[in-house]
Amino acid sequence: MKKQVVLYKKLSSPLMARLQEQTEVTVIDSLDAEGLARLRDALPRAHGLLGASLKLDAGLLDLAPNLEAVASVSVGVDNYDIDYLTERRILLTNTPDVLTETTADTGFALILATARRVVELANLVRTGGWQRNIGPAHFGIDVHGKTLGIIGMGRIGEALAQRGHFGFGMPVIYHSHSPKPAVEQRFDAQYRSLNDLLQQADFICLTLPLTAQTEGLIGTDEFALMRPESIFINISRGKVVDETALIDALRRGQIRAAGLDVFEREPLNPDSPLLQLSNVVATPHIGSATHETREAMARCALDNLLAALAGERPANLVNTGAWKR
Ligand code: 8YV
Repeated sequence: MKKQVVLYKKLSSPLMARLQEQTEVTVIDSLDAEGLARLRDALPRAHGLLGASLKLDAGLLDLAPNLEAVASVSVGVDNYDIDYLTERRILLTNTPDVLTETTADTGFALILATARRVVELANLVRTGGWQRNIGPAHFGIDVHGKTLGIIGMGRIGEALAQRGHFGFGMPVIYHSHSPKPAVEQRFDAQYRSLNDLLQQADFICLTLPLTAQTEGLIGTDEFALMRPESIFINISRGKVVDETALIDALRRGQIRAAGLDVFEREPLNPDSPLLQLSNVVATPHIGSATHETREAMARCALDNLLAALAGERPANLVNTGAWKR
């Protein structure tokens, strides 16, 4: 008897063929009200879930008494009640590594776009505003040689440090829950307290996961420590930042600009004050959003799920406490 899987994120044809070969698949092709109703109807039969961008809480998962594994197409796992899943011995897997380089590229895209005002000035050209040689009113600031501050030195933070150190000759300072001697050796990076980093960095980049400890970590007091010429970059999760405090800091000139790929609520409301500010570059959570990387993530999630449903320990098991074989 094939295991039952509920799929709520589109797979490429080759991956879909693999999944359908080994399991009975119910496809939820959208997460609107109708899609969510179909998902709820399918959960009682489900042994496995595969998808992303959906908060899977106890209210939903109580509907799935036969659930064995949840394979997230993401590295972030803040959409999941990990204690609940572990208590029920439901294996939760994610997709680290395969998205590290692409997400770090997105971080540098925001650093460069924000420092050199690329979006603002590209729009100037597009709207016929380029009538004479560009002068100081449209100048940006240099990236090379400036101090790169990284908050959260995991895989993505390391990849950012690599780009800054080797690619742009940037001194790297970082804050993490513990010092990382290997990172310090590879990138000549220096550990700083959070407050010291905020006061010293020219570019302040958030690469933290969203947890109970990091939610709201960067608020009014933290923005007040930053220098007026500093630029704030967030490629982690929106809720690590007090967005109201960020808007206030930008309006008051406490920071020069912000490059944001994530927001407290997504999609970002078109009426958000952030979008009224010319010194904000906002992208729609594209951290890992390349064809190659999203296919690699989906393949990784599928491998994790099929292993779990076959009774094998998946390669990327998040809640290791659920593995009591
Ligand atoms: C995805 C991400 O955009 O991996 C993550 O945690 O935020 C991104 O890679 C998102 O999870 C949807 O797949």
